[in-house]
Order: sequence, then structure tokens, then C-alpha cells
Amino acid sequence: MSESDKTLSARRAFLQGSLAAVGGVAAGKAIAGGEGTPDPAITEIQPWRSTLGPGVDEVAYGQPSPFEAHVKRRNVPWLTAETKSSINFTPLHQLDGIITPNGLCFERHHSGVAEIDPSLHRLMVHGLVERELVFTLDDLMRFPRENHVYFMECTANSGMEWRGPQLNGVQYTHGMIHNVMYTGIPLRLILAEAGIKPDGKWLLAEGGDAAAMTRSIPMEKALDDCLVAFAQNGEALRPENGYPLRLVLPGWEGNMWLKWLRRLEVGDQPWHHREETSKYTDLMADGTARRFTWVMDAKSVITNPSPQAPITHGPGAMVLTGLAWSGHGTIPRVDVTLDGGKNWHLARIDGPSLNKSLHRFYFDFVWDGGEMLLQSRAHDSTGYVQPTKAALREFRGENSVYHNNGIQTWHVNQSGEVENVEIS
Ligand SMILES: Nc1nc2c(c(=O)[nH]1)N[C@H]1C(S)=C(S)[C@@H](COP(=O)(O)O)O[C@H]1N2
Ligand SMILES: [Mo]
Repeated sequence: MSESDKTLSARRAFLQGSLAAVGGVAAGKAIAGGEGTPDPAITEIQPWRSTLGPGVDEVAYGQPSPFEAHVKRRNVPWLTAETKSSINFTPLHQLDGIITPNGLCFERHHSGVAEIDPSLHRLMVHGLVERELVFTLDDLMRFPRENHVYFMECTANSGMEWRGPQLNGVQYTHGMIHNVMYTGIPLRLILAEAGIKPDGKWLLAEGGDAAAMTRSIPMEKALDDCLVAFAQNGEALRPENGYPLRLVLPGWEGNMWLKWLRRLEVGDQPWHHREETSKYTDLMADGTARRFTWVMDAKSVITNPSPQAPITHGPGAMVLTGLAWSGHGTIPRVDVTLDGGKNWHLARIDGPSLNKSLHRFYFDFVWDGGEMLLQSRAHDSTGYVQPTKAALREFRGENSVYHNNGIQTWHVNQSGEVENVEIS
């Protein structure tokens, strides 16, 4: 036997052994028949095997298989009056790995998508600077650039779940998040070109959409790890995600990641934003508000099984999977429980563990067919542990909408159906 033959047969023995050890439940079926009817998917010749398929160039920009048409962003129509100032959700239960495909990144617009002609787009830098500057996109392409994978989570993600379980699907409870590789120019290089005056402590960023949305950013963050990005996952930003330029604030809440970025103004204090005082603050139990809560704390969720992705294969070997992330760093550890927290197991984190990026975890186990209460709990690189929803409420009350990073519970019944529940 060659070395590779030996490895192969060892792996086969291991797989058979391990499946036998977990109760003899093999994932495949034996080929040798006798009993039952042969599988037509094996014995018949399907149309795609009997004719030539489409040639190259049939689809100039490739699209998913038509059999994947159910994999899509979805909105919740009753949440907002109309779609121009609204939100839709990433189908987390239909994805794997850590990268969100560009066409599935959730969208949040205050005034619809700005459809910008890049030749007419400019980035202006002014205010407390030595030189007020205007850049074309060509000008910006002469700056050094960097690539980073970052998650972007809307501040309101899971917000509808504060008072109790409400939306029956991980797409809706946790889908205001995406994770792509950005290519962009470090913001500090652009600011250095203009030269920040000594009293320049804040930065106002403005979007080129009809909302002319603005946000104040403290200068320490602007000079730290922010990017002016022009690409996501290797291609130009999508119009809905800010084409041709967006601000990237790693680890910070999504509402500050200005899309269609057109203006940066340096000032000595934060600007007053209607949105910021009325919406993007955390209302506490006593009626006071937490302001400037920018970093997204560690959080995780099981994406499969989940209400939109029930267990359809019956008892036996199965894969549980989910996502974990932290605006403070990486995720060295995720715990998973099948019984509502009585017993915790270490999940297996697979794929790259990147700073301020989604992490993928798996728990491979044998389902005995009984009811389960599934939860995951993230630990981040600062030692912080994801809190229960009860612990969050104790500290922040019931009036909050933003920054809900509490532990999510899914109830699985004996048919494998899954429901969004809460346990105390
Ligand atoms: N110019 C502009 N930037 C914006 C917004 C907007 O409406 N206009 N929405 C913000 C909010 S609240 C979020 S959560 C993210 C959404 O980014 P996405 O559409 O790429 O998911 O963009 C932020 N940046
Ligand atoms: Mo948001």
C-alpha cells in the first residue's frame, strides 16, 4: 500500500469506527442492495448528464444555482412603514464559513440607496486642518491600501428581542451583521495629507445619500484602525453597501460606518446629531440614556439548527454550528449547551481567527432524538464572557433596544423543529 492509500484506509476505518462508537448511525446508506428499491439518483441518467450544458460567457457575471434561490436577504414588513428607510437581514442560517457573500450582506438605509456615478464622486476634507482638500477616486488610489476582514453589526441587531423572544429565525434575531474583506486606505493617511490642527479632536463624516447622514467620530479612533474602503470581498463595494466609498470602523457599531462617504470635517467637539440623541443611545431603566456606547461587545449565536433551519435528518450524528464575534478582539473560546446550561461543551472554532471578525464554530455530536435547549456562549480575547439576557436586563433594564449581546436560546422538539425561547 502507498502512503496515501494507507492514510485513506486509516481515515475510512476511523470514520467507520467513530460512527459505530456513536451508535452505528452512518451518515451514508449501504450501496449493496437486496432489500429496497435502487436509488434513481444513482441508476437513472438525469437531463444534465445527457446533453451539453451552457458554454462559457453564458452568464457574464456568475450567479448562484437556481436551486439556491431561497438563499436571500429578507425584511420584516411590519417593522418599518416603507423600504426606503428600512432594514433587511443576512440569511445566517444558509451560510457557512466566516465570509458574507456580497449579495447577501444585510442593508440598512435611512433614505434608500444612493446610486453614484464614481466619476462625479469626491471626498472632501476640511475644518480644523492645515490644507482643505478634495479627492477624486483616482487620487485616492495613489494612497497605500490594506486588506482586513471585519464584521459590521447594526447597533439594533437583536434589539427586538430585549423584552422576550419575538422573531422566529436567526436571520431576524441576529441577521443585522455581515463580515467581508475590505480593501481600503487607512483613514489616518488621508487625514495626515490634510494635516490635523492641534485642537482637532473630533471628525464628522457625511454620506452622499439623500439623508446626508452624518456621525461624529473621536479622533483617537479615526487615527487608529479606520479605513476608507472601496472594495468588499475583492470587488467594488455594492451600491447598497456604500459604493464607491464607505467608512470602516472596526469593532464599532454599524450606524457610524458611513456609506457613500463624501465629506470629512475636523472639529474640536462632537456635533449634535438628531439621530444620535433620539435613537442611537441606550435608554436605561431610570430613563437616563447611555451615550457613546460604540464598541460591539462579544456575542455568539447558533445558526444551525435554528427556527428557519430545523433538523430534518432524525436522530444520530449531526453538526451544530454558529458564529461568534467581538468588537474588542478575537474569540478564543465558545461554549455550547444542549440542555439549557446544565452541561457546557467546548465548541470547535474553525477557519481564521481574525481581529474584530466573525468566527465560525462547530459542535459535532449525536442527537438522541430528545428535546434540546441550545445555547452558545462566547469568550473574547479580553477575557469577557457573553452575558445571559437576564444579566443584561438586570444592569440595563427593559427599555433598551441597542447593544443586546445576550445569550440566545433555541428549543428543539422531538421532530427537530426549532423555536426561539427564553429560559431563566
Ligand atoms: N450614508 C449612510 N450611511 C449609513 C447609513 C445610511 O442610511 N446612510 N446607515 C447606517 C446604519 S444604521 C448601518 S447599520 C449601516 C448598514 O450598512 P449596510 O447597509 O452595508 O449593512 O450603515 C450605516 N451607514
Ligand atoms: Mo444600524
